[in-house]
Amino acid sequence: MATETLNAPPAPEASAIPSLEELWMPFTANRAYKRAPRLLVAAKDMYYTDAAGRQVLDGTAGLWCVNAGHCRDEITAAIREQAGVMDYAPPFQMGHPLAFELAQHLSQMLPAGIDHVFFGNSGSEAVDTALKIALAYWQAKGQPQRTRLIGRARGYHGVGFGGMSVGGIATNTKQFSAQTLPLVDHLPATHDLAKNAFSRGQPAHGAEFADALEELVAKHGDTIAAVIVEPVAGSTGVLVPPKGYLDRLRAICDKHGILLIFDEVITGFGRLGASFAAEKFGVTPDMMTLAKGLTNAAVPMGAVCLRREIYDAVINASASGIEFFHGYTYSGHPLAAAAGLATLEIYRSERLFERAASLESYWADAVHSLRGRRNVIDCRNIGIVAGIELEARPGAVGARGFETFVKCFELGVMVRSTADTIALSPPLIVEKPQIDRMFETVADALERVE
Ligand code: PXG
Repeated sequence: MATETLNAPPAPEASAIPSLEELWMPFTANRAYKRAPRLLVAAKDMYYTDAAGRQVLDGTAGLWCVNAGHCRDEITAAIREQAGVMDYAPPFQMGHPLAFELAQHLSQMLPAGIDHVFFGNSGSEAVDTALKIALAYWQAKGQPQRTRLIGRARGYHGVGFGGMSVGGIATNTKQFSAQTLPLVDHLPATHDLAKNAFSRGQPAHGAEFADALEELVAKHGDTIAAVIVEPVAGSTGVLVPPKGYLDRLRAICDKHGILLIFDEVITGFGRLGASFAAEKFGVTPDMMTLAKGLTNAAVPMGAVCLRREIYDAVINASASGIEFFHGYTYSGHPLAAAAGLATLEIYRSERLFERAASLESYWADAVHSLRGRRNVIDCRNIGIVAGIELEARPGAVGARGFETFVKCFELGVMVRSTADTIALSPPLIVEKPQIDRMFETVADALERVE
């Protein structure tokens, strides 16, 4: 830990802190934040530096995304070099080598059968792209009646209209006058605290939650285009799939010819101790959405990865000309592609996914050491992810979780709170003493928060 502290850049002068008024901050309690801001000014490896010059141990890899640790020299150098060679190239009817190269490198890491890649700039764009590919695929296959999209309660798939619609979080739609996509249904969430509290890894009960898909098929017949789920739900509190659940979902999709999409924006790139959740759980979807760890978050980038058969069907459906009327100005942006290539090389050469797997049991012990602490009603773990669920304060859902997050930050560790669940997901370079410190700090914070 000492070396990181020595390497930390100096904090800026107090006068360098700008006015906080003009910026409308995303998913933030703007008024409360601006009264008591938490400003980060630098980062290296496992640590942030805040505006007061304090070192803050990063227990969340930023926002589940900096899997190789912060400001990695190889990634910084790749971005810097590319910025000087070619800042931008249009992706429509033009190309540049790095985007192709990244797609090729990525496809070599993907589960067998998934080998084509479409780039965007975020998880939200990846999700909306995947949903549109599903619709275009069924048109191409001569089954245009397949238009219905199935998500899951407590799912988070970003904030585009598609992702918001298949997502299962009421607070994310109610402010927008229920303007969600019309042909959408949801499976039930898999979280079953009564049966599965304090499960180590995958819970034993709940594979049958997948059977709700059979009921939707009975209701809607052959009009379902695709099902999208997070293999492990992240944003809504680290919900680990029950044993057999994903296999059963896959089987039901196969039986009825429905496309299965895994949203691996969080679970991809080693987070679970495997390249992807698909590999970890031994279940291969038809499409995967990726973002976050794809570039170690150094430049925004998202991707949809899909089976060749889907690509071929859409491409060959038109005699000539543009085959898919979708794309972004910054699809496969040169700086993002450069960052992505450097990132994948770090994952490979440092064997970071294996490293995560080798830490999983130590991590699980640390997570479950919080059992019995004040207000803790569940501890969940998988790979290098933890969810510590606290009992909600009567009439103030989320308050205890948020205060615990703030307290941890004051104590020098960044965690994440989502309602009353504390989530941890550090960079995969984390050392065991840093894991100890994270959970000691959460324990300490729990003692101090009412
Ligand atoms: N899918 C999943 C599974 C995600 O976790 C997105 C899509 C959207 O990605 P973009 O890049 O558009 O934000 C996400 C994003 C949290 C939290 O508190 C998680 C995310 C975003 C914001 C907060 O856990 N994940």
